[in-house]
This record gives sequence, C-alpha cells and structure tokens, in this order.
Amino acid sequence: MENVGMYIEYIRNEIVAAVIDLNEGRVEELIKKGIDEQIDLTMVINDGLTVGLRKLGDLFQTGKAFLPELMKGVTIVHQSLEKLKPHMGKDVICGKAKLLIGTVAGDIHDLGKNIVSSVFSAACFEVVDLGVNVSTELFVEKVKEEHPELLGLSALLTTTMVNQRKVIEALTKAGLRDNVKIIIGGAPVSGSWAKMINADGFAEDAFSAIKKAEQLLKSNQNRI
Ligand code: B12
Repeated sequence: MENVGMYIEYIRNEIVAAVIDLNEGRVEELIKKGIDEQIDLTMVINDGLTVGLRKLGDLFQTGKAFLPELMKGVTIVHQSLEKLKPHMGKDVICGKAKLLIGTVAGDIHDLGKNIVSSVFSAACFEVVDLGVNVSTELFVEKVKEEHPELLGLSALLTTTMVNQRKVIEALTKAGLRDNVKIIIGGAPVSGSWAKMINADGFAEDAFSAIKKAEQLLKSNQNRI
C-alpha cells in the first residue's frame, strides 16, 4: 500500500514538473500511465495538471515566464483534459447540465475562461462557449435559445466587472433570471460582488466552480 501511495505521489509530482517544463510528450506519457494504471483521475487533474498550471501562472506573474509559455501550458492542460474526459464521469454529474459561458463585453481575456470551459467539459457538462467580448444582448439571446442550467460570466478587468451585473439585470428584465443559475469568476471578482449583483455564486478557480455548480444544481432539484 505504501508503495502505491509513493507511486501516485511520484506521478503527481512528475505531472506538475512536466507542465511547468511545458514538456508535452512527458505530460501525455504520464496521463496515459494514469489511465492505464487506473490512478484516481480527479487527483491527476486536481493535484497534477492544475497545480502545474497554477505554478506556471505564479512564474508568469512574477515575470519568470512569459505569455506564450502560459498559453502553451493552458493548451497542454486542455489537451490532457480532453484525453482524460472519456475515462471520467462516474463521480461527477455527467451530461445532466449545460453551461453557457463567455467573457463579458469589453473584455478579451480568455485563458481562465477556457480553463473553466475545459474542466467543465472534462467533468461531462455540456459546454457552450460564446468566446470573449460577448455583448449583454448575446448572452440574453443565447440563454433564451440554449436553455442552459448554468451561466458563467468571466471578467478580468475592474472596468468590465460591471457588465456581469448588466447581464444579470438584462436577464431579469427579459424574465429569464430564474431559469438559470449564474456563476461569476475572474481575478477581480469576489463572493461579495456576486451577492451585490444577484449572481448565484462565485468561484475562484475552475475546480471550485464545479463544486459550486453541483451545489447549485442540487439546490435546484430540492426546490422542484
Ligand atoms: C494574460 C493577460 C492579458 C492578455 C490576455 C490574453 C488572453 N488570451 O486571455 C492580454 C495581453 C491580451 C491582456 C490585455 C489587457 N490586459 Co491583461 N492581463 C493578463 C494577465 C497577466 C493574466 C490573466 C490570465 O490569463 N491569468 C491566468 C488565468 C488562468 O487566470 P484567471 O484569468 O484569473 O482565471 C481563473 C479564475 O479567475 C477563474 N475564472 C476566470 N473566469 C471565470 C469564469 C467563471 C464563470 C468562473 C466560475 C471562474 C472563472 O478560473 C480561472 C482558472 O482557475 C493579468 C494579470 C493577473 N494577475 O490576472 C492581466 C490583467 C488582467 N490585465 C490587465 C489590463 C489592464 C489589461 C489591458 C487593459 C492592458 C492594456 N492597457 O491594453 C488589456 C485589456 C484588453 C481587454 N479589453 O480585455 C489588468 C487588469 C487591471 C484591472 N484590475 O482592471 C491585469 C490584472 C494586469 C495588471 N496587474 O494590471 N491581458
């Protein structure tokens, strides 16, 4: 048992290192190992891929890595999640809910949103990603058209956070607010901002967003 634990620890650390080194081939090899040897894939994602990407983000923020490197890291993690996807889904909500997501008007930051999209899609949610700089009108139109259970609004600028509020106000005006659970995210956003603008929740990263979504969906079922 001890050996199994050490082996898992080894895989986990190796994935973190390979993501930081942007060693695509090595990440692929380790992911395959995880699948073949039936290692807990949630752990491969949470403690391996995510930690690696977070550390890469820290290097980026302290000027020790550059944007193309951060983006390559995101791509490697995204591809890995795609490979893991068919092997997951026993302990997560699978195909039960649709997430409509986008970065609000005036904002073109999409790395974080893409991670959220990838992780939700890896966790078997159906994801409709509207991209960046999405107008309030388009969010409303798509909620009407797609009937998502969840709406994710990303904003990375203090000047665009206010557009999260505008989307929620527009949905309320259109009589659609109660049809959808709204989660917001992005670096300047917080739980108190979520309350202030009448969102259903805030999550600081993709994995807490999954937990939050599951909670919200559960509370929805209880209500019915
Ligand atoms: C990369 C980057 C850019 C890139 C964006 C590339 C891209 N394709 O996204 C480029 C160079 C284009 C850019 C442009 C600008 N940027 Co910029 N950018 C950044 C930087 C350095 C990193 C952002 C990032 O990708 N982080 C990595 C990802 C993984 O993290 P994340 O986005 O936070 O996402 C996570 C969570 O927030 C959460 N999350 C995110 N979205 C969502 C959504 C939901 C629903 C949920 C639940 C969770 C969630 O989960 C994610 C995964 O864990 C930040 C610095 C910072 N500290 O954030 C500045 C930063 C955001 N940018 C800033 C600025 C000012 C700008 C510009 C105005 C610069 C300029 N003068 O032109 C422009 C704005 C362009 C525009 N109109 O949008 C400021 C914002 C300041 C502010 N408070 O408003 C920052 C904070 C830099 C700074 N310290 O000044 N930027």
